[in-house]
Amino acid sequence: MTMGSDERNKRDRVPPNQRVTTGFPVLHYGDVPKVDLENWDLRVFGLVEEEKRWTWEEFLQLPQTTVHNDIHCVTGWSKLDNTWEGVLVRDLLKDVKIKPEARYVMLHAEEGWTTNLPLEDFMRETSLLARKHNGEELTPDHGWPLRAVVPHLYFWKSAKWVRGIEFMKEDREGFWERNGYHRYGDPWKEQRFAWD
Ligand SMILES: Nc1nc2c(c(=O)[nH]1)N[C@H]1C(S)=C(S)[C@@H](COP(=O)(O)O)O[C@H]1N2
Ligand SMILES: [Mo]
Repeated sequence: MTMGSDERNKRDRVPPNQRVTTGFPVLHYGDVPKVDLENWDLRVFGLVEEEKRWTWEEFLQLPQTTVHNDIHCVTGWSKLDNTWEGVLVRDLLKDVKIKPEARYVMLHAEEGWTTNLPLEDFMRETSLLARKHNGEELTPDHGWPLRAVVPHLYFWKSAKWVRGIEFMKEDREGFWERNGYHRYGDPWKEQRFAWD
């Protein structure tokens, strides 16, 4: 039997040593946080001319976009053909004046969880803050009400329950990065652990 072009195309979308799953595994450290939308906000701070904060109502007023992508978890699963709805990072930060010395971003989630990435990667046109996955609101275990989605890096960079975006001059390690994961995490180069 020959492989159809669709199958071949899908195979080329899976990074080395990843297996495709049709499920949606749940992975995180600690418990699913209880979030109250009344007190929820998203803050931008660090190396910006002016700090900014959106309430949930304000966040919903931002332009909402639907994107399609594949995601790759460092534990070895990839999930193809996801649809996400939310706000593109570029749209969110359109009016935020980031200081020129900012080179890195720290994403802050509920309960102090963090992950770091280069500013350039966060600002890619494919990065977003998502409210919905495959047409449904995120479930609490997948990051409700809002999670980052940075599909070109391993999925641990996609902070669930995101609440803050910090701009930094120097790179600092986030939670998993301090615990042995790679600083950058390119799935195509298999940058899984700090020593890879
Ligand atoms: N706040 C928070 N976000 C997180 C994590 C976490 O522990 N806390 N784990 C990361 C890891 S290791 C992965 S693989 C993905 C898993 O997302 P999922 O549970 O929706 O599949 O979330 C990432 N985002
Ligand atoms: Mo992960």
